[in-house]
Amino acid sequence: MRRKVEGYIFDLDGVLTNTSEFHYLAWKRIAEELKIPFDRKINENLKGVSRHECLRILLGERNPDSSLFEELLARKNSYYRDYIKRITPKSLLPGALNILDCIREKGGRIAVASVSKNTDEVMTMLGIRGKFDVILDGYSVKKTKPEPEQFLLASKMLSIVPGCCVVFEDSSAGIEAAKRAGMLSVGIGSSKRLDSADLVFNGLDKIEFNSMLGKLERF
Ligand code: B16
Ligand code: MG
Repeated sequence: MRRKVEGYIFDLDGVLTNTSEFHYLAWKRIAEELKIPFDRKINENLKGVSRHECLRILLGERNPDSSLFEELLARKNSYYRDYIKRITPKSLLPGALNILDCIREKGGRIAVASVSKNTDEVMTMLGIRGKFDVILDGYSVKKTKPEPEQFLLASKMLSIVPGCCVVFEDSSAGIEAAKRAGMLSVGIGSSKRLDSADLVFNGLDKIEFNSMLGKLERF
């Protein structure tokens, strides 16, 4: 029997808006200050991963005492928060508003599930809070992506079973979390990096909604 997709779960950074670039710039400053090698390739491993885990990845074998660790987390966040001051509704990525409208027309329910603890502020500055039935941020669960906990909470709050939910994600950690939650997944970005997703598009604006839905419902 064909499934009916009714729940649509969006990642925030890198899917609805390009804040992933601001995370990159903030980590780059930290890496430079610590004289640790860092580039866009290494940055791929930080996508969809909590701030704490990002710093662990960045530090590798280095093991600073907990007060320095906490200070570095706070410093990275203050750099990031400086960058996000420039967000406006124009910072939504192309195709974002259109897909949200298409989903509403179909009667679908919509959630944001982001690991970021700055989700609230970013959503407000983008002016899109009202378009979502559920907003989950980095404070909403203990175990973050690639654990499925946040997506399962989104499914529960949307009152739609996991098998009828689809996740839109730009990170491999997020695609893995969607799979472990028993959900369909749409990768946003490079098909090489997100090859385990059910479908991959190089941006929300590349999606033809009805055709995508038809494919998803046949899986
Ligand atoms: P913050 P997402 C994630 O957001 C980012 O992809 C990841 O790079 C970042 O480290 C994480 O949020 C935590 O963000 O420092 O603002 O709490 O992609 O899940 O929307
Ligand atoms: Mg992301």
